[in-house]
Parts: sequence; C-alpha cells; structure tokens
Amino acid sequence: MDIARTPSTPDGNPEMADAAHEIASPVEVRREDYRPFPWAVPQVALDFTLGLEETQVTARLDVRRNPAAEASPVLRLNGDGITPLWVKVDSAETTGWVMDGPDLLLTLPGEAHSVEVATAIAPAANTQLMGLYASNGMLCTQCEAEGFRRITFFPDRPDVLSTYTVRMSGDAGAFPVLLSNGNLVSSGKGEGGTHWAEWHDPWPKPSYLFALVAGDLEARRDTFTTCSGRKVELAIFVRRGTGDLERTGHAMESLIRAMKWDEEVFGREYDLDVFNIVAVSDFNMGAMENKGLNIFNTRYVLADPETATDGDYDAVEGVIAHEYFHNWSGNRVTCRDWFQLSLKEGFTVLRDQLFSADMGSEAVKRIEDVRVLRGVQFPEDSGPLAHPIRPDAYREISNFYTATVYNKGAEVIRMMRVLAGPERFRKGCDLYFARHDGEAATCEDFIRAMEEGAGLDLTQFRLWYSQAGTPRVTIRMAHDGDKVALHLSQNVPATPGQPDKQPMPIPLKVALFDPQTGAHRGEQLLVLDKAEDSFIYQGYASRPVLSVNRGFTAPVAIAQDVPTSDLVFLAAHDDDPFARYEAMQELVVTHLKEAVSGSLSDEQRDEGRAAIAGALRAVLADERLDDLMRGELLILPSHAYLSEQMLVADPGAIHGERQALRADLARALEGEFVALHERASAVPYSLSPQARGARKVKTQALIYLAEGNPALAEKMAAAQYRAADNMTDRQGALMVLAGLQGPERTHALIDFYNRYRGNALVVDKWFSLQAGSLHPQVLDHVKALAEHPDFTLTNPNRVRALYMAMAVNPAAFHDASGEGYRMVADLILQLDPLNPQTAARFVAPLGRWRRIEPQRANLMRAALERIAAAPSLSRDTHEQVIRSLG
Ligand code: 0A1
Ligand code: ZN
Repeated sequence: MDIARTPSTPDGNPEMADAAHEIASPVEVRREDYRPFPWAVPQVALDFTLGLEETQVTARLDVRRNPAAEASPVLRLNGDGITPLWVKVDSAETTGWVMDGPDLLLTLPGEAHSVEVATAIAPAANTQLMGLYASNGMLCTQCEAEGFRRITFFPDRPDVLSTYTVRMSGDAGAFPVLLSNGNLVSSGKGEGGTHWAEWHDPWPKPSYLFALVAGDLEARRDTFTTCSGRKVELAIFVRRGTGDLERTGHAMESLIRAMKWDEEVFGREYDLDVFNIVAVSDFNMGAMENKGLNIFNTRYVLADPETATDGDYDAVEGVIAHEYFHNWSGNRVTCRDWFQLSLKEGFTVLRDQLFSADMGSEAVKRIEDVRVLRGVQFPEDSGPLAHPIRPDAYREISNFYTATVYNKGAEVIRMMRVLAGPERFRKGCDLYFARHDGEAATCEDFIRAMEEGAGLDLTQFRLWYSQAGTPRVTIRMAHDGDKVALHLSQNVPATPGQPDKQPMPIPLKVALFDPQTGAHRGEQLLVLDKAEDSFIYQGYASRPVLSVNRGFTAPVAIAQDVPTSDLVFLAAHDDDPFARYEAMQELVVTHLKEAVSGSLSDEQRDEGRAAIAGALRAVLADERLDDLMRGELLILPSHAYLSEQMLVADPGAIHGERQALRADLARALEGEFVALHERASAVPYSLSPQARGARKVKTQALIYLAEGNPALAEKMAAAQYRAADNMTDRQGALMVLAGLQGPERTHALIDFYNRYRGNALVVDKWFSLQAGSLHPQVLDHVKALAEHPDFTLTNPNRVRALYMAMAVNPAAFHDASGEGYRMVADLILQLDPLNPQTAARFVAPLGRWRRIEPQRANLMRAALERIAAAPSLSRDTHEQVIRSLG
C-alpha cells in the first residue's frame, strides 16, 4: 500500500450521485460517519482458476437495493491493487463503470441486478499476505479486515452479508486439496490434469470471513457430535510430507474440548457438518476464524514435546479455542463496522480466557492474562497510540488489532460479568446471541442485551467503551477506634484526543485481613463510580491489612501507601492467589521504584532486598503452593511494567537495578534455588500440572542463579540442556546459556541449530533466544543473525523472532548508543514495501519516546523522523509513525 495513491472512500460515507464524477476521498474513517450500504448482496458466486503466478477470479453478485439505507443508484465495489478485466450487468458486458481510486463504481437503474466482474491476481507476488497469496507452494487467503478487495471487487465491509458459492479449479498435482467455507457440494476432474471443487456456505457472512485454500495437504481427522446429535467432521490440514501431521494431536484435542465447553458454558452449538483448520507458515497474525475454514499460523497448531514448550501447548489450546468461539461471537453475530471490532474480539478473548482457566489453573491463567495486559496494553494506553476499546477514527484498520481492543476489551466484558455474576451474565449473552443472530451488530447492541438479559444498568459503564487510558485508583485506609475507612479516588488520564475524562464505574473486590489471625470476614465488591468516595467498615479493633482488586476485577492501576509488612503478610497469607501474587509484585515494584529514583540509602536498599528475599524464601518453602503457582510468584515484574510506573523511565537504570536485585536474591537463596532445581529435575516429563510446574520452577531457578552465580548456572543449564527430553527444558536452559558468556553457550547454540534446522518454528526460537538474551553483545548477534541464510523478511514469524525479540529486550533495544532504535527503524523501512502490516507493528516500541529519559528519547524520535521522511510509506506505517510523533 502506498499512501500517495488515492485512498478508498470510507465505507458508509454518502455515495456520490454521479458515478462518472471522481471525488477525492477523506483519509480518516470516522465511526460517526457510518451509513448502511445502499445495496444488499444476498448471493455471491465466485469462480477461481487457480495458479501460483496468476489466478483468475470471476465474481457474480446478486445485488438489490437495501430498503434500510438511503437509496443510491451507485454501487461502490471496493478494490485494492486490482483492475477489472470485464464487467457485466444482467449478463451483458458493459463499459458503464468508472474507477474511483481503487474502487469500481457502477450506476444501476433498477431494484435488483446481477453484476459480474473478472479479475486476475498474482498470489506468488503478494508479499503483504492479504487477499490470496502463496505460501510454500500452497494458495491461501486472509481477508480480515480488508483483504477480500484484493481478490475481487466487492462491498468489502462487514455489514454486507452474503451466501457464498465457490468453484475452484487448478492443477491436481500442485493443488490436490481444494477447500473453501461451508460444505463441499461437488468435485471432479477437468482437462489437462486439472480438477475442480465446489463449496457452498449456507450461512450468510461478510466478505472478511471468506477463505480458500489449495495445496498439497494432509489432514488429521476426527469427529465431534454436538449436543443436538449433529455429527461434525473435523480436519486439521498441514503441508504433506513435512512431519507436521504428527504434531496436530494437541490442536485436535483442544478443538474438541473447545466445542464441548462452548456448548456447556455458553450454550453454543456448532452449525455446519465440517470444521476445517489449515496451518500455514506465512501468516501476519495468529489465526483467522473464516467460517468453517479457520486458517492458522503453524505456530498455533503444531505441538509435540520435542519441539513445543508448555507455553506453546497453552497457546495452541487458547488460539484454537479463540478461533472456534468466533463461530458464534464474530461469525453468527458479526460486526456492523470495524469500530465495533471489540464486540467480537474482546468478547471472544474473554471466552477463550474462561475456557483456558477451566482447562487448567484458574489462578495461574488470571495471572498470565494480567501480565500481558500490564506488559502490553497498559503501555499502549499511556502512550501516543492510546485509543478506546471502540475507536472513533482510523486511517488503516489493521493498526487497530491491538491489545486495547482485544485484551482491555475482554477486561471490560469481564467487569460486566463481575457486576452481574456468572449466571446473569450468561442470560445477557443468551439474549445477545438470540437477538442478533445473523446480524452485523454494535457494541451498543451488546451492552443493551447485557442490561436487559443480566439486569444491569450500564449507563455510566458505557464510558469504558469511549474513554481511553488506564484509570488510576488511589486508596488511603484510615483506622480510628474500631472504624476503618477506605478513601478511594480515581483519575482517568488524558489520552490523545481526549483531554478530559469522566469518572467510570470501577468494580473492586476487597477483603480486610486481621494480621493476627490471618483471616478476613468475607470478600466484598465495591463499585467506585465517582471521582472520590469512602467506604466505612465497623468492628476492627486493630488495623486490618487491605487486599484490594482481588482477582484483578478491574483493569486499573492502584496507588496506595502500604507498609512493607502488609505486603509481606499478603504475599504469604492472602487466600486469593491473584492477590498473593500481586502483593509479591508490589513488594518488588515499590522497592525498585525507590531504588531507581536514587532515594534509598545503602542501608534502606539492603533492608528492601532482605524483605523481598524473606518473602521469596517463604514462597520457596510453602508446601501448600503448587509449582505452577510458585513459578508465578518467582517471576519479577517485567521491565515494561516497571517503566510504566514512572513518568519518565531510564531503561538503563531500571534494567540495572532489576538485575542487581535478582543477583542479590540469588546469592541470598542460592541453596534454596539449587535444591529446587534438583527436586524439579527429578520429575519425569508429562503434561500433568505437577510436571509442568516442575519445569517452570526449574528454569526460574536457573534464571536467578545466572545472575547470582553465573559459573554455577552455566554448569547447571548445560546439564539441563543435555538431559532435556522436551523443548521446555531445552529452551529454558538455552535461554539462560544465551545470556552467559562461557563456552557452553556456543556449544548449546550450535547443537540446537543442528538438531532442529529445517523445523521453522524451532529455528524461530533459536533466533528469538539470541535476540532476547542478556548477552552484552546482543546487538552484534542480531546483526549477524539478520545475515544468516535462514533469515528472511518474507516470513512474519521469522521477522518477529529476530526483531520483535530484540525490540522487547530492554538491554538491546535501549542500548545507550541508540543502535537498537536505528536497527528497528532500518527494519521498518526495509519491510514496509513488502509487508506493511507487519512493519507497522514495529513502530510502537519507538513510540514510547516521551516516557523515556531525554538522551534516549531524542534518539528514538530521530529514528521515527527518519521513517516519516521516507518517500512512499504504507498507510499502515505512516499512520503509526505520525501518531507516535504527534
Ligand atoms: N480475527 C482474527 C485476527 C486477525 C486479524 C487480521 C488478520 O489479518 C492479517 C488475521 C487475523 C482473530 O482474532 O483471531
Ligand atoms: Zn479474534
């Protein structure tokens, strides 16, 4: 995409009266400009003559006037980089069409017509991976959000729902498997070694859910019988002859569990006779929920103990579930326009989070989800790219597939669930699905269904949809006689375009502990819905310890002055596992904040570290804890989260203090960490929670020891690497070795590469571990790896493996020389012409400059300005850079 070209008219803008008259289109699409499309397209027939170099597409659209829209004779068919070979109206070829930038406009006189358009596209030349593209000899599609218009001319907007019939033909040798949405209707042999297949999807859908796959594939097959007795044929396709088929078992089991769970927990039954998944190596995102034909990044399908970590197993389960759940939250009820993206994404993320919590440890899952929220979404919400979960304007919609829309979106719906309770929440969901089945709905529709179905008044709650920024809740506890007063106030910070904010309803679960007995009198739900409020409790003869935002009921930052002793108490005794984790984090965050600010004397620093060591010792010794939870309690707050606590962060100082604390803790607890490693190493490999927990703490112990006693850690990590019979242990050991400087590092890196060369996902890990390492020469390593024969800019997984790992590695990215920033800017400039969507994702790390100390901030801004000055940036990158400099 080139921003210099005429951008398409935003969907929903009033159509021009005269198709022959060219108009300049505004570049910003605004939510308030939404208008229904003047034409309905009840049926579409697509015919593909497939080829990697060239694919010919004929589209026949049955169109009729949409009585719900303002009438217009002009039919705008969106296009992107395509030209019509011919156009027919009611079976007769016509020249009565014009191009408006990339779009094709036709003026139609009657109520209903048939419109046919032929195009030719070049899948092998499609490096953007949007529309129809080639990946390792197969053809596949990605149409969300606006990729369908790269295949054929169409009203490429989610509120135009059509029934699709797809015929495709191609070389039977190159493409033995031909797939599309819905059910296979017929297939047969053609001339010259070709064959064909026809698919029909009975469910009306928007164009973004269209999919086609053609290739030499093999499948794992299974069946699922739905609650009403419908037998569904399940298949997971991978490239033939790669060995990948054996790695699809976990994905299939996850799919079956997800189908069952959605019936039991949300009452949602699958609605087609087949459900197909295809894994592709070249994919911009994680996966895509095309109706009946999900397309996945191989990363979220393939798993076996030799090549996938425990984290990878969880990710496969979560993403498989996420895409499957979209069948209802996204497909059966879709979005009216892209501003409503969180309607399907926030809701579906919540659904996949609840599913994963039910499949494993609820507490650990919550901690992991909150870690992502704080590590990725909070920084987004406090930076130049902040936007509400329902944005008001965009230039390139791909830039709004964000942690805010997805993860904060899920938190917002989770709050409704907290307010209503699970049973009433379910009633709200049922009403939403019943009322809007088959429709393109809005966030407002969802809120209304929740109000009526769950019996909530969400008038003020709607602010969570319109206001960006992470609310900050300040808490002060006063104890007087036997009375406890909690004084709460909230502040929603200013964000781009939103200088003034209103108070929002913030549901906080709290408990007051008696530090003597270690007990509390029951959890309470407070809702802070004013700028300030006080909550009074009687009958507390001595000052209690406050546990607040238990379970992380609200996506807010809490500010309170808590004595260290309270945090130590909660870290050891809180009966809410999330709150216990939170106390541990808070203990470290408070200490590191003070240490970084330079306000601690040597003595105070030692005291702070000793308190943390004491709390960690208790965690290590606590026999009531399982290792999965123990592993969470051992993880230090991330660099990103710590930076977030400071108005202006000095990455060097934060990194230095954080590592110094880790070294100190490792020295203080060396015996404990060695013993933990030994105990955990004795647990044999399995996928049981116990064995997974053992693997988690094993590598955690090494991470600490690497800082406190590198020589010992090197020995232990090398031994763990050699003894490993699974990727979790092997990757954990290699990660630690990659940050050390001894000879074992090189041995292990060479061994790892030789062992797994040819397995792209594992080679990605090899790139990532080096780019994310604590090694002092990490930037030189990244430069060398960029020249490695296995590195390519055309595969998004590989690009992310090297450069995103570096961009989120503070020691590398924030190197005081500015080299990390320059390297990311160079990457963006190189990648942008090939794959703008992926290139634009690298802008955000540079966009943090306002919150970074001045010397680095200048270097970051200079990098952004260099990108901005490039002659023909994509719309994607251009938008992100301008917002970041703004
Ligand atoms: N709807 C998908 C996300 C997705 C969005 C855009 C894509 O195109 C590059 C691909 C996938 C999901 O939420 O899983
Ligand atoms: Zn999704």
